[in-house]
Amino acid sequence: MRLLSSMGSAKEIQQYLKRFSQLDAKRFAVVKVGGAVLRDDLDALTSSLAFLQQVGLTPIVLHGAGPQLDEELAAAGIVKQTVDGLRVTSPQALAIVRRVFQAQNLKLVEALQAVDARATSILSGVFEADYIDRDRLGLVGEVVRVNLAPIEASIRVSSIPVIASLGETAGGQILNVNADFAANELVQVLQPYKIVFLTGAGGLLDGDGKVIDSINLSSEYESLMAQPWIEGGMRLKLEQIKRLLDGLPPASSVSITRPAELAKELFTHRGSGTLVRR
Ligand code: X2W
Repeated sequence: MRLLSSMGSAKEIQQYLKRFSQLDAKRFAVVKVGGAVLRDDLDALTSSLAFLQQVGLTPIVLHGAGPQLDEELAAAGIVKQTVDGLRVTSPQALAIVRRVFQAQNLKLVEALQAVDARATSILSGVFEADYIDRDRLGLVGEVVRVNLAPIEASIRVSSIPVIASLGETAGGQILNVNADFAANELVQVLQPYKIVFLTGAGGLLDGDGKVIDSINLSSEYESLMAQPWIEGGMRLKLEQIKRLLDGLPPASSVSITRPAELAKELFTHRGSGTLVRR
C-alpha cells in the first residue's frame, strides 16, 4: 500500500475509515474529474480510486472532457466559441461531443478495470436537462432533475459509478452540460460527506502559482475575486464553489486537489490541495 505510507498515521486513517463506513454508502464522496486529468494523470487517478474501493468505500465519479473536445472539434474544422465559459454546441458538434464523452468514459472505466477495480459506465439517465439559451448556445443544457437510480444500482454492488456530464431533455434530446455544473447539481441532491474536484493544478493557485491551502469564503471571497491574478478559469470555479456551498449545510467544504493526493485529502486532518469552506 504505497499510497498509505505517503499519507498520515495508521491511527488517523483508521479513524476516518470508521467514520466513513458508518455513512450512507451513496453519500460518501462525489469526485469531479476534469478532462485534463483523464489526459495527463490517468494512472494516479485509477490507483487512487481503486484504493478507495479496496478499503470498502465507493466514490461517485463525474467527469468532463474539455481538452479532448477542443481537440476533436478542431480536427473536424469546428471553430471553438464559448459564451460565459460554456461551449456553443451545434448539431454537428454534438455528434462529436457524444462520441468524445463516450470514449473518455470508457477509457476511465477500462483503466479502473485493468487495476481490478469495479466500475460502471453511466452515459445517460442521470441528468434531465433543459436548454439554457437555445439561440445563443445551441444544444447546451442545465440540469433540471437528477435521477439517482443508476448511481444507486452501481453503489449497491460496490461498483464505482463513472458518469459523463451529458444531459437529456424530457423529449429525449441529448444536451452538452458543463461538468462542473453537473457536479454541482449532483452534490445538491446527494449532499455527500466529501466533495472533491480533481484538477491538473492540484488546487486553486495564488498570484505566484502556489496552491492556496484553504479559503474561507465568508471572509475571503470578495477580496479574492478582486485580485488581479485571479484568472478566468479560477474565477469561474470559485464562483461555482461559492454557489455550491451556499446550497449545502454550513459545515460543508469542497476540496480541490490532484489525483495522487486524493486518499491523503480524504483520510488525513491536514489534507492536501485547497480546502474551501463557507
Ligand atoms: C463542456 C463539457 C466538458 C467539460 C464542454 O463542452 O467543454 C459545456 O461547456 P471539463 O474537462 O470538466 O472542463 N460543456 C457546455 O466540462 O469538461
